[in-house]
Amino acid sequence: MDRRQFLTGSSLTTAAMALAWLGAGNGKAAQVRRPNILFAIADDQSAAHTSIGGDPVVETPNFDRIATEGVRFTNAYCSSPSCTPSRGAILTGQHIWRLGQGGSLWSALPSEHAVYPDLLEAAGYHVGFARKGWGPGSHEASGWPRNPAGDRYDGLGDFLEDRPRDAPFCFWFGSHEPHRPYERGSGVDSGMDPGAVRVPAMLPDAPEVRSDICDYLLECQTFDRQVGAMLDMLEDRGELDNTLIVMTSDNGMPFPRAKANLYDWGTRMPMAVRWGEAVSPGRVVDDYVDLADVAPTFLEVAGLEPTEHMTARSLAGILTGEGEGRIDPLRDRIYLGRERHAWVREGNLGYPCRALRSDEYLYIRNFEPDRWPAGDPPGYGDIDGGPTKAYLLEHRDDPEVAPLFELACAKRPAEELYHLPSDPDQMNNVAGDPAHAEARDGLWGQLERYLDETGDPRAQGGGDIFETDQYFGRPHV
Ligand SMILES: [Ca+2]
Repeated sequence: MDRRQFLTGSSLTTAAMALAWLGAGNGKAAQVRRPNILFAIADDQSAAHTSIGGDPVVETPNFDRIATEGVRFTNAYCSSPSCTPSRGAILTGQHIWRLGQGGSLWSALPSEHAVYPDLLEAAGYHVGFARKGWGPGSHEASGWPRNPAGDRYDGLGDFLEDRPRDAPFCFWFGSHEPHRPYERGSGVDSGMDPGAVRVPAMLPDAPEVRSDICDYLLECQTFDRQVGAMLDMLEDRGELDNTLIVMTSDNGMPFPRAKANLYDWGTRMPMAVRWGEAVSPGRVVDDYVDLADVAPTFLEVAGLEPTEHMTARSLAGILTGEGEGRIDPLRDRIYLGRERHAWVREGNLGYPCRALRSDEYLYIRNFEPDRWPAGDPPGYGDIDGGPTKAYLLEHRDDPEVAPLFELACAKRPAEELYHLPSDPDQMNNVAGDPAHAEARDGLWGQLERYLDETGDPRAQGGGDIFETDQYFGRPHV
């Protein structure tokens, strides 16, 4: 079945399914009409950097509003800590290792994969996006007539002007913030107190770094304001309470050992969801959520079913239920992956790894430990340039900085294991510690089985398919 046949087939069943679902009368969700959907995604914001999440410097009143009027997820993770694969997973509802070259940065997304905007459009939704949709990469190279996130608009305003009468909408707002570069010193100039900044354990605690973090936090605030303007617009139009709003990010902060790494600073995302009266407000949910779960969620609230290829699971039951804390016992872990980030190694090679994260452990398998995780020296180009990277490299021989430089840039063993209750910042690899050997072997067994079950070429001896992914950006080596 080709893409067109698939979409046509799904559109035939869509109306009947939606009507059946809406008429079911079960629970709050069934009592509302098909909701609008607003998906607001930051570019490079880590989970820790919201006010309601406890950061002492950043001010995110709009994220906090969505969380207090809806649900906040404390264990939300991107599928991969890199723009293109993270966004591809969200749109397709699949792990990145199922997306061919869509698993790499600056690539193409094979067009046989259904994406939720197309499925919703076939069901009568008005779909579109503004700013950064799927990408970076070339959607044209694999035959997409438009960005997989939908038709492009300047913003929510002109998107809504273009909306057919009475059609529900699904809009993707992809902010460019807080992606680098930053205006140096802008955070402190705005009034932020660098002395109050929490410096993550993997970064050197230096004035340059504190100032750089302030610059990043200022851009997190910009994203928050952009979302606030859209909330106001929906409220003015009387659409706010019939809109399912998801606010999150695509990968973690652009700092060493964060973005482009499978540690929490690269993968753990802020996530809050508001949906009028369909969602009991003020709940905090600790279930493990993959951002790809939004695809089957959006389909379900629109009365559709996920495609047979989707590995993600709908959150609709959690959203419309009453539970808090840990709700679904099956949501006790998350599976993460990474292939190639930037073109920063000889031969345009990636740094393939997979991980299993639960409450107790983060287990990482590095498939090519002879490669440089942050890119070939001396550039270490998978770390975005800026004052913190410059400080780390310039001070790499200082006794206090040397271990941090090693953690960010040195080669890593094939197995990494972090015991999270004693090491929440994932600084001390205990994979070689006999006290954790049984856990390590058990976790690798679980991870390997899961990868095999979900068709990961890396677990099936076919990982070479990722080594020739196209790169539509500019090489950094
Ligand atoms: Ca990003």
